[in-house]
Amino acid sequence: MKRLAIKTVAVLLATGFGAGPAWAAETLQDVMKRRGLGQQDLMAAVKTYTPSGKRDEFLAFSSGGQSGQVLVYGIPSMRILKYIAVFTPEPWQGYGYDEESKAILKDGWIEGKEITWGDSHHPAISETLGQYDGQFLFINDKANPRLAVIDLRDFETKQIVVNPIYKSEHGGAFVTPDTEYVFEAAQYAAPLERGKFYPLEEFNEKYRGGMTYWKFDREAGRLVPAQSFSIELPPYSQDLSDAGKGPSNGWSFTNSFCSERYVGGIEKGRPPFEAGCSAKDTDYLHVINWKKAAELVAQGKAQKINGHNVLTMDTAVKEGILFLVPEPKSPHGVDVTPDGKYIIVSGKLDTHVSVYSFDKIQAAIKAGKFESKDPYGIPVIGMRDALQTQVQLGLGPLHTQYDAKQCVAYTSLYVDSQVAKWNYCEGKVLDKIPVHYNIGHLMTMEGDSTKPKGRYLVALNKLSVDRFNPVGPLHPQNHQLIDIGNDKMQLLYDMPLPLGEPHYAVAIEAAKLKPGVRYKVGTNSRTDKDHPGKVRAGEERIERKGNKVTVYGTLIRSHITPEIIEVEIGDEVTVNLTNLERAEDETHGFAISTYNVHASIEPGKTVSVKFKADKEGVYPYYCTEFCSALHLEMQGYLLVKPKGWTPTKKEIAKAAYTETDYRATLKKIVDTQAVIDSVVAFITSTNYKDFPDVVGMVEDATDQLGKIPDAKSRHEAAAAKKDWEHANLWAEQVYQYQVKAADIGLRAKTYLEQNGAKKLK
Ligand code: K7E
Ligand code: CUA
Repeated sequence: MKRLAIKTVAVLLATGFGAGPAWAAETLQDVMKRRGLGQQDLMAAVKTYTPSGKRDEFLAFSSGGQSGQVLVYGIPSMRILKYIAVFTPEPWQGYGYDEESKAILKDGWIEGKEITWGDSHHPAISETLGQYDGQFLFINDKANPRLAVIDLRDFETKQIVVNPIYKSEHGGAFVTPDTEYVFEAAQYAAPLERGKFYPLEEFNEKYRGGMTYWKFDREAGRLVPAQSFSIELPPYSQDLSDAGKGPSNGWSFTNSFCSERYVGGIEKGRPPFEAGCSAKDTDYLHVINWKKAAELVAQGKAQKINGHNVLTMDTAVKEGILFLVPEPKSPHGVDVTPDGKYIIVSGKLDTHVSVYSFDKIQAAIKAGKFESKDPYGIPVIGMRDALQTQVQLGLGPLHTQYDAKQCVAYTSLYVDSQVAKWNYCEGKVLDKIPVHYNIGHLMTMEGDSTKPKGRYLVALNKLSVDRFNPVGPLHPQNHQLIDIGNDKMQLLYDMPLPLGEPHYAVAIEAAKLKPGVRYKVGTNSRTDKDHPGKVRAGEERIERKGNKVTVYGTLIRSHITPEIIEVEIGDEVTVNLTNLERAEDETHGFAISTYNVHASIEPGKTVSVKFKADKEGVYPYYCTEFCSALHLEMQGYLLVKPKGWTPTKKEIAKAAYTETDYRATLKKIVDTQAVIDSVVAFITSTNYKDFPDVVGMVEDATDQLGKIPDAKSRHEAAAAKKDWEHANLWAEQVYQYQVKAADIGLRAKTYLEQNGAKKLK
């Protein structure tokens, strides 16, 4: 060791490293000068820098836009922690390459059409009493109207549902304050009946928008299509929504942006959509009593369209659950204040934000005071009767989020490329900060719940232009972290996001999340149930029924059982694999050459891959995660043999090990046992039983050691017969079990040392 260290220093000196005087003793001032940093930069660095091993205070879940995924990153460090596969196959997680996740993706096919991507827009965290509870995450797909459920116990997608009546869906996912429903709005109007064509000339009569409320079963962790319903709406291009809370709980609010019902067609000499869709000064805020709507559905007042419960506009109007309020001008975001009293709407083409009063809206409804009806008979409340105030903020206001401080809100200004901080109670602007560039959504910590946490704001910018090193014409997105703890906002950090356009993000206090580190052995992680293909150690087998071959295998450092799978051409092969590890972060991957299958098998999980062995030949399979020192040896062969093949050669070539080899291996075993004994002595001298993670590791290590007697009796039996080949190999296997046990033991020891284990007396 010492010799090596001296050698390394010598090499460094010889290559010029450390030769300059600045290397050893650079001061903070030196570094600032060298990198051109000022005091503000230093402050920003100190506010975001997260030393090795330290964790973030908040976790952000960001839409992955066209990638159809969800990104997870920490705040304030802005370190990316995970991409969660949702609407798109994702090889690392085996998503779309193993049978369990294929089943999830298949539920997202539309009328038999396979869909392999999504345009994910708005994530939402499940809420209890209007506050984030950290249990589930929902996200929508705008392009193919779908909604997905992610369980935050394992950060895996559990369900995808297809909206039964829409052709697109932008304004989702939003949750009601107790996550009774997850709701989404149609965007581009289309006929509601599946597979039905109506010409654009019948737009006003046959094309429809709508709001869908998906019933969520928290216990099961799944959306329940049979208990979900929609409300038919005019073809007004419904956009974003928000749920009422506190006094406005039971209601939801939805924007629209082409209430002109304009249909473009430059080809036919008509002015384009953009001209016709922004011609009027106002669009409509849709005000819906979803609680009453749910009761009406329960009373059987819904109609079935494509097998789905739909309350028609006529019913909604007659029952008094649907109202419109004019809102200026092609609005985008609608955001209910934390106290549930106000609804803040931003008109993209207006310089104001409009603050609507829920009380005033209710008073108008009670008094039957409507200024008109829309062409479909929906009562329209006068804008003046509903407005609390309007505040001039700047150009292109889009979305609003809230602060922990009373009445303080932040609104993104797309055209101005700014964030405006303002007070919605007093109607005045407090501060503005430039962002880079063209901000879309913005996010404060838990900023759309009833208890926003303040602290930080992230600007989700649409363009990054010159902020990063150029990487070709397609630029990364730019998430900018802003400190909002003080009166003046301070820009802290630019984070490039190279994975689709993230539209919205939500951030939750990290302490609220309690994800597991392993599954109960044999779990199908997509259903949360026992996997029929699971086996325990020693139960591994290969079964054949006709041309169907089913493998029941296991994975544990560092071998795959079985190691050889022999099939005949044309066989249908299913490989079930259970990861028997209990240690944290001991994932194994499984890949077979050429057959396009891959699985990620985390501790305890059972996964299956399926394929038709339609290519004769020899196909190595192996573990794709570097899981142990002998990871590369975690391998096997799939042999696809021609029909009726018989072997000519019976023996596998030998290595010709001698008695000397065998004795050397035995010596190695004795030495390793000494290491194991010392680790065991350390662990058992502490209160390790108070640490569930360590208890799991100790069980894992004991498992490995428990395999030794069998291998030992085999090497002794072979030695007795002077079969040095097998004696040495089985002795080597004893050594491998020891190495794995020692590895786990050392990890447990480190864990105990780092987590303040106490010495037992
Ligand atoms: Cu990009 Cu909410 Cu889909 Cu706004 S959305 S900017
Ligand atoms: Cu298991 Cu590499």
